[in-house]
Amino acid sequence: MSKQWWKEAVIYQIYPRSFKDSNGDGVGDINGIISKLDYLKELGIDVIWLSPVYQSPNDDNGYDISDYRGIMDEFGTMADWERLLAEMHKRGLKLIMDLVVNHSSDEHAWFVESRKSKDNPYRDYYIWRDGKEGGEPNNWESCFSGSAWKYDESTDQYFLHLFSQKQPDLNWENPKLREEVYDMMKFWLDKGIDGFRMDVINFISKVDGLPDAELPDGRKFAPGGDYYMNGPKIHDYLQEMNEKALSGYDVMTVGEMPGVNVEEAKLYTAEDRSEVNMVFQFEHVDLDSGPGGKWDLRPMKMSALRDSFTKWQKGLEHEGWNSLYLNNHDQPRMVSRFRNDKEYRVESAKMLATFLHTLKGTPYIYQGEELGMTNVRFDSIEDYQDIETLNMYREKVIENGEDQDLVMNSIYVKGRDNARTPMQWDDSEHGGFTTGDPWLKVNPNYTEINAEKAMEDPDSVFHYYRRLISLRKEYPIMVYGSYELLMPDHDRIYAYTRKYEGQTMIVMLNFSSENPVFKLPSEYESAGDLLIGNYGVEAGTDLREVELRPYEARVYLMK
Ligand code: TEU
Ligand code: CA
Repeated sequence: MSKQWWKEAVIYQIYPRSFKDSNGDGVGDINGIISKLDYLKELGIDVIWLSPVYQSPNDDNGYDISDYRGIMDEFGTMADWERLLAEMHKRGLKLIMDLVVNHSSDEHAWFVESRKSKDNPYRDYYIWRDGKEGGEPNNWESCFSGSAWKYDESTDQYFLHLFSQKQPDLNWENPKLREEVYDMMKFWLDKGIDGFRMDVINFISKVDGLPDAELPDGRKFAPGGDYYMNGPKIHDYLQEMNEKALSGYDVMTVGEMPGVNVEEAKLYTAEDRSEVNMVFQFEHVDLDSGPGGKWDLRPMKMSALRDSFTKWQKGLEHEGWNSLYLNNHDQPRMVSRFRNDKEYRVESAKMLATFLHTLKGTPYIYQGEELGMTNVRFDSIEDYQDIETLNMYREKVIENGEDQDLVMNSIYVKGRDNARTPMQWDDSEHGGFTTGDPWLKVNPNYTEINAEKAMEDPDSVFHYYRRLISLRKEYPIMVYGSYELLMPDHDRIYAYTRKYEGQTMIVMLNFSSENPVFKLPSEYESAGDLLIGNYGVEAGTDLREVELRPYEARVYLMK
């Protein structure tokens, strides 16, 4: 397995709208990010993944792009962005940009042209079809509720939108469209960026003929998913993208890929195939969803999480590469979702961090995770902003009369705004995010949970992350070591070894508020050096039997 800078890196995701507002308009911006680069440098991260900052009417907060080469006015100017890149590179930080090319905004010049007439030169940049039997061309559903098709009167045809009606899907079958995308990628690569995070990139190739989807029981995805996820030409497109845009630049790529399994992930990430360096897979963030999809809540057992991670760790052991995440701008806050955000919030946040940073793969930190930020509960649907949440609420409560309390509860557990409340910088009004009115309310717990407080407290989640990140730099075993599960049947302890060049590391994680006992297999010596842990531990502890405290995590390098 080759050594690469992007395997050794720790990546920090910024959702710019919610990170730091510099001019009091309530919206985070590029100058705000620049003002916090020293904070990120202190945390020790290497790379920033910046969610979209391009021109956008913000139907989906920047994931609907109207100009791929322009910066959103609310976020600043191209000069601001260039200064951001320069300030980052000056500090040794790399920048990866979001690439959103499954769809554009309906306000993009291509779509404005495309919808004008059937013979417009841009018509085939998008996916237009005649209706069928007086209705939509097929039964596919949008990931944001309702049909995936929208009728356009001027030409009496429908266009496909897998996301919102303002996010028409681009037609990758059209070589002209593909060339436009590659040119646009080179525009940013030539400015000196260090890579791309590719939005739903495994959706770009749709099955020929766009047939009606069968609706099997047990489905997790919107009907149609099997007809566009990992579609027939996806590998050709990614290889072409490498040949025509990425090759010749020392950059990293991560493909966001809902519905990808281990076997497909190997194809996407095998080094000799030149597609992407790593993928974001979704298996572990679907474990608490029922057949009805993400809003159909299910409890998640630690053993299911462990089975899933173990499958991916082993599956990509020799081929490909994992990315490691427990939350991002689309997912609930990890401490709330995966463990205890109440009396053991700090212990839980550190334990989960220990988990992610001691697995094989590249860890991603989502803004605020390093503070142990939590989910939020707003009383009124009026306080929510996310289009996925609002569309679902409208469909279920307003159109279908479903129980409002149940729907609100599913929003509290799964809604994307949980992750999008503004970053909590200090205990001043609005958590120091803005001097104006924030576009989305700040989580009221900002007086307790904020960066200023965390930086002053040597035992904070923030300083724990700092130590974890620096350990990863010191011990290549944390990056490259092989993974082996210990105590595979225990229902509270998740433990594993990592092995590399004659060294062994043992990771013990207690996923419960009880005091279970870790037992070391007899082939190991009973002594090791504690590299990190979230409780005080006496030196020289005998490791044959270790009683773990609530949500305790320990990492030992064995003698
Ligand atoms: O997300 C893709 C995706 O799969 C999401 O729709 C996900 O299933 C959902 O958010 C879970 O709640 C990407 C972006 O990360 C997301 O922010 C965008 O809204 C979406 O693509 C469309 O660009
Ligand atoms: Ca602003």
